[in-house]
This record gives sequence, C-alpha cells and structure tokens, in this order.
Amino acid sequence: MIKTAITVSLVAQAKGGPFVYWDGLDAAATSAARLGFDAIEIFAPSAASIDRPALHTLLKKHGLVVAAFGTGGGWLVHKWHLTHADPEIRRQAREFIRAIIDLGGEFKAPAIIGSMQGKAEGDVTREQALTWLAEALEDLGAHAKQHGVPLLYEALNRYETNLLNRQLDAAKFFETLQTDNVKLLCDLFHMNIEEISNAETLRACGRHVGHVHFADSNRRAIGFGHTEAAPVIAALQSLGFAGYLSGEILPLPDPEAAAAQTIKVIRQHLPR
Ligand code: LER
Ligand code: MN
Repeated sequence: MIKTAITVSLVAQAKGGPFVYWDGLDAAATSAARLGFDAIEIFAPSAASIDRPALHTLLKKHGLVVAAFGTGGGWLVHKWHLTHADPEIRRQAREFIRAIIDLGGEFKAPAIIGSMQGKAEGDVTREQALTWLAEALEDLGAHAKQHGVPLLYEALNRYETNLLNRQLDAAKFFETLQTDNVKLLCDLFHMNIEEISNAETLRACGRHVGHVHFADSNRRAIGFGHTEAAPVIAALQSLGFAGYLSGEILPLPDPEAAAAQTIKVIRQHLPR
C-alpha cells in the first residue's frame, strides 16, 4: 500500500525552500492529520533539536507517524557535507547524519541524504568524491540497518550536485556497495530535469525505490505544473511500492492549499 506524507521544516535557514509547513510540529501535525495524511516528513536543524517524548505524544494524538527525517540541516546550518575536501568536516557531516539515523530509528523512520552528499569541487575530483560517498553510504547504511530502517539517498539535479543526477546511476552505484540497505529517494522535481521518463525510470529502478518526493515540474504541489501523476503512480504500483509519496514542495499559494492539493491528487489515483 502506498502511503502519504507531507513535509515540515524546522530550519530557519531553509526559508524559501520546498517545504510545506513552517510553523512548528504541532501546527503541521494538526493540519496534516485533518487533511488525511498518514505521516509527516521532518526537516530539523539537528537530531538534538527534536523533543522526542513530545513528538511521540504529538504523533499519537493525531494518529500520524514520521515518514522520514531530512539531514540537510547539516549543510544549511554548518556547511558540512560528506564529500568535503576537509576530513574533519566530512567526519562531522557523517556524525550529524548518524545522530539523525538514531533519532529516526526511535520513530521507525529513515534518514535522507540529499544536500549532505555535497559535490566535487576545488581539488576534489568527482572520482574522489564518489569514493567518499560510497564509504559514507556503506557505514551509514549499515548503521540504519540496526534500526530496521533503510537509508535514503536522493539523486539531485545537476544544479545541486555533480555526483549522481540520475536515478538509475544511483541505483547502479548502490549495487557496488556491500550493504543492501541504501534505497533511492526519487524526487519528481529532480527527475523532471534529469530523466527521459519518470515512469520508465521508476520501473527500471525497481526494488531500489524507497521513497518519493511527490512534486510537480515547477516544484509546486502535484497538478500545479506539467507532470503527469497517473503514470508515476501506475509505475509505483507495478513495483509493489509500499513507501511514501511525500509532498516536498513549495508552500504555494499557501501551506494548507499546497497540502490539500497534494492529498487531493493522490486520492484521485489511489482511492481509500
Ligand atoms: C531535498 O529533498 C531536495 O530535494 C534538495 O533539492 C534539497 O537541496
Ligand atoms: Mn527532495
């Protein structure tokens, strides 16, 4: 069964970014539950910033779970990433993500490596950066496995990284790892820039698909751009995908309307 989620950012530095709710976890959970989402996806400044007992209570109150925790706060707040030239910064990036994996484990939710993958720049060649990325995914993927959750890796478009921009390239990269616990986060916004066909790409990635950022071509809610939802959902169903369609989108025209549009389109294709 495909599940539904919507994003909330607790990171002030992410302002202007593709997250729906911005006014704290309480307000986000109240709105998400009222609209009928299964889960919230949380973008937090750090693992330590989350009040775990309060979050458990909030989720229980609203009948929600956490779909995933983003780790990009490590980049936005500290400018750390996994492929930085400085080994101390690479170490801090890895420990920042490890702490979020442990936080997620407590909620049975995976962590996402998006902007924390970094990019090859300066003296760091792409080959070197990919070697460091593989080492980090190996370590953190195995760490996530101890919690019984995958580690989600997001292939970003060419304007955000020069490492792996296409989903199938990332899936093939995973196959070179010892761990089988790294899964793809397929963000339709990035795919719209890099792939020939969203649906064909998802089918080709098969068992590697772990999570979907359900965004339209312009990063607004699905249906507010020119991406077709039906073939994407049909492809995911043909894979037996049982993860989340998560609305990681701009809060336009306002958070409530963007969230409502997301769930409306999902329910058109996946009636309860
Ligand atoms: C994060 O999920 C994402 O899609 C990135 O574009 C953020 O930099
Ligand atoms: Mn994304």
